[in-house]
Amino acid sequence: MPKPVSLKLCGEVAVIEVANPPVNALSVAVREGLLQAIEQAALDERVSAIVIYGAGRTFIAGADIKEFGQPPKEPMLPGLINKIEASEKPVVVALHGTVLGGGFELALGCHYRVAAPNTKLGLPEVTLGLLPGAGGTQRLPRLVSVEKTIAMITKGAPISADEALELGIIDKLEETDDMRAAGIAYAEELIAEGAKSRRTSELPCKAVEPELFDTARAKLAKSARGQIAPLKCMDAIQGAVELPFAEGLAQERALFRELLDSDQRSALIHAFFAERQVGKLPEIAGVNPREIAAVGVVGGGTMGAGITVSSLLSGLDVTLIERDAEAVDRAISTVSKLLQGAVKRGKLDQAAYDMILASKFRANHDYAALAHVDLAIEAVFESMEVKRDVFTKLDAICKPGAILASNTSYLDVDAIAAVTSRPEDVIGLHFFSPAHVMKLLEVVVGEKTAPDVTATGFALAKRMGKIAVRAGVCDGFIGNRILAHYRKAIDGAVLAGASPIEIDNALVAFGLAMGPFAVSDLAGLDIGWANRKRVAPDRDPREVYADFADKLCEQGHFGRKTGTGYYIHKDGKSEPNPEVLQLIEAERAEKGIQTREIDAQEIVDRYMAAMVNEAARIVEEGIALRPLDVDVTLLNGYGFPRWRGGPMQYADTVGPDKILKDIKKFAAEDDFLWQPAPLLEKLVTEGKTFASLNA
Ligand code: 3H9
Repeated sequence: MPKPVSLKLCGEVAVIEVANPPVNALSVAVREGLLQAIEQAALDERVSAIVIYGAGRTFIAGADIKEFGQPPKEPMLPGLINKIEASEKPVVVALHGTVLGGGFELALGCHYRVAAPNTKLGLPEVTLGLLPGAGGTQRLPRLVSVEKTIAMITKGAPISADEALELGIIDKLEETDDMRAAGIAYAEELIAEGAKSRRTSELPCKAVEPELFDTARAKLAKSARGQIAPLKCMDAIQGAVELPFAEGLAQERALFRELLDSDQRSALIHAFFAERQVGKLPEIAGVNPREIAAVGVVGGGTMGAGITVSSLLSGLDVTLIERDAEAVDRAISTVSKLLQGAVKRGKLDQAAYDMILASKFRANHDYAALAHVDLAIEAVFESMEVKRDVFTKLDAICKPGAILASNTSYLDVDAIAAVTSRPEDVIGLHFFSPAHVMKLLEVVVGEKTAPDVTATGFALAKRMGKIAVRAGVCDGFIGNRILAHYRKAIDGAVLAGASPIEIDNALVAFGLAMGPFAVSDLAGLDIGWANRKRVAPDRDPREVYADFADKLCEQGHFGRKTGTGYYIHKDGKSEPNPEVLQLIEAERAEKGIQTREIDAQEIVDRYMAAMVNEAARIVEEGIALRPLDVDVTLLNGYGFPRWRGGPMQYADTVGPDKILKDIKKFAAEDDFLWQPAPLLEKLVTEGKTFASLNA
């Protein structure tokens, strides 16, 4: 294997190249190579200045994340960067691509910085449950204000090269594809000027208002609820302001190590790799997706409009079909409003908006307008009869080779495909509401779906900036099947004594973006009701069925859309709806249930045990290929806290045996609902984790 770091002499300039594809991560071999190169350049009398640059598509995108969790190996990054900074010969760093984490910290340790205009620079460690652990929290506030440092480090979002120039992080921009040459030219300029080393660590920190840190911590306690890394970032930055550089650096290192050992770090890095692994499927390896330029969307309701906007924003041409002229007008207006929202958020400029409405988007009530589309996505009412009718029409109209997709959230994709003459072209593309915002796309692969149709689903998701997860056909696929199951578990907890608000509060404290009852109110209670009615004929007589949710709907409470549901929504505020408790109490009385105190921990335990148990079944049945596919689904479509890594990662963290123990405990109350999944029992018997099934 070629060495990842090389040193060449170019006149008086020592040129150090880092070549460790794909992102030049700072693996131990790179750190060793850099140390040797810097030492060699220091000793070489012919060298007057040093340039460091990255080969390939980017400078260094950070530490090698794969090394985290393994025993650390020398040379460590903070020491290496100190060594670079200590160089008596000026060190220039030439930046392009993504300059992130340890890569950015290394750049801060160099003396002069030149960047290509499209460079992105940032410290995303917090998104991995870490803090910048190689001097980033100490050097950055010596170049920019402490406020800006806090924003960059606690949010983790990168900044543009223009902004970095304005802030004084970089010295100049160079419009070129050859950053090596730009670095050498800058070094030669500096040699000619007689420029010396310029050490960021020797600069004073910018002055701050004393209350700045407390205010920032209070904000983070809300915006980053449950997460430990953002607050540790604050401690490290405060250290930069209050301590001499060396002490601040030592404190940063200690805090970094603490985070490195945390469950949140493991969970967030699991999420990072799972999201990159989820699209790697043997069935589509090497398979070319079909070409998609024109999309048809059937149905202009919330989902159809969201799918339309998502498609338009990714450059596709869209024809939307609605029932009649009036519905067509309504759909055009909904789509236009969503696009205006994109303009307001800066995702679309006015010219592009005008162009889309003039030439990329049209709506019609005649299916014949879909004759040319490469992909038709059905987003109509969730009824098998209605869907089969739509697919019969699509099959008759759409050209050969066009993909026919259903946005169904529960229904049998094979049964839908069966009404067409081309089941191999049929697939489920389950978008999540609002479809132009939510990241998840469940790609539901039917029995006869062709591999290139599956590959197209994944390619479409990528084009839309979404994350696709492969799901097999079953009622509710991965996400909604798990949801239906944990809903039964929490409805059971309500009958046993907890109130919906207690459940929501306990799960929000656990880290969910919203509690499940608040989510139901938002989605519309009629949706779950219709679904429960659909599956009612097949309900097992042994199931303990809680019917307070149905009663609530029968009384016309559909959640936010009617102003009342589990909560009363008024004037932008939501209060618990007292009628719900009356319904629940009536049901408890009717069923002769003696209520008891159910604390927040038990609510979380029930919720997680139900989720993990059903997920284990889903993996065992092959509906989800691996546990990581379940995690990616729950993280991106169901508001599961990313810093817990997903339900399977959570199960591994607390131990699959603890989940099994809980299931057996709850089974004493309802042994039909709480039957352990065979896969979970097997893992416990063999002492294995869910992660062991991800390979
Ligand atoms: C850090 O630096 C800590 C320091 O403060 C202190 C240390 C003491 N390591 O995302 P992509 C892989 S923490 C190892 O698909 P893109 C990735 O898994 C780090 N591998 O491409 C994938 O592999 P595969 C701070 C990495 O173009 C391949 O590269 N830095 C790393 O869409 C391509 O990745 C970060 O948090 C890594 N650091 O996006 C940056 N990064 O092909 C994390 C990527 O086998 N990285 N890989 O699936 C990113 O944000 C994106 O990868 C990046 C490229 C924007 C760079």
